[in-house]
Amino acid sequence: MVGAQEQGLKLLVPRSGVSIYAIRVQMALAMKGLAYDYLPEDPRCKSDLLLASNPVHKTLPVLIHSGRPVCESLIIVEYLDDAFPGNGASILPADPYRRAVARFWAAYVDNKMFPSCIGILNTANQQERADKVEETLAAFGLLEAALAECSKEGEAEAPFFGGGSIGFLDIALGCYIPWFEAIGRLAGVPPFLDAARTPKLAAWAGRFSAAKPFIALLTAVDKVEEYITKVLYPKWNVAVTASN
Ligand SMILES: N[C@@H](CCC(=O)N[C@@H](CS)C(=O)NCC(=O)O)C(=O)O
Repeated sequence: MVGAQEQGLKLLVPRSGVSIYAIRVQMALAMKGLAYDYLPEDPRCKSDLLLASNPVHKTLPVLIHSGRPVCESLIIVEYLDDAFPGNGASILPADPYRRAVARFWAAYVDNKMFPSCIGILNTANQQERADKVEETLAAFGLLEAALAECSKEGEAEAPFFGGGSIGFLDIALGCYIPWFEAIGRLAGVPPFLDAARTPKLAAWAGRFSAAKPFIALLTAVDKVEEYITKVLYPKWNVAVTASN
């Protein structure tokens, strides 16, 4: 492990400890064996350091490397891979086409799949909820097919999106695992990562969740559930009851 002082790395994160995007960056830092100063922030009362470091989006996480800020979690993961090429295995695939495919699906998970999934908890009635669940299941189905394609190594299918070991798309998606489970529970639907419907993704999630050092970084599902019901959607139960 390379010391935080030596590398001058600071990570600004939401203090809730459940941030998908912060955990994604922590996963990349762990893969690279990099120590860092962990700086929890209150997203409702943004510090001068956060506002100066990410004046455009004002969001967390922000990585500060030797005084220079890098924003947006996926960009931070790529930056760590570029800035510390000698530390651990590469996070992104070496092949340019595979890199492009991994980036494509990572953006899909952030911009399409997760918004659809969390959107289930923002529906006004049963029909809207059923439609959103269907849309989400279709989004998982597309990723199931992508997993088979991305992880192909020769004839055999590799265990991870990154091939034989965890890579960019694995950590881009892996940080969502407890959230998918929590949302499924709250919505009262069968798990999205279901062995019958998406067997490859379900098996992948099991492998990813058991892999060191990721086990320690994945948020407990109960904690995510509590955060969703107390902070994100405090009206969720009321809305469902009213529409039932
Ligand atoms: N696309 C961004 C999303 C970051 C994001 O939404 N961060 C949340 C915390 S998990 C945040 O800072 N929210 C406060 C705000 O939007 O003002 C990334 O990947 O870093």
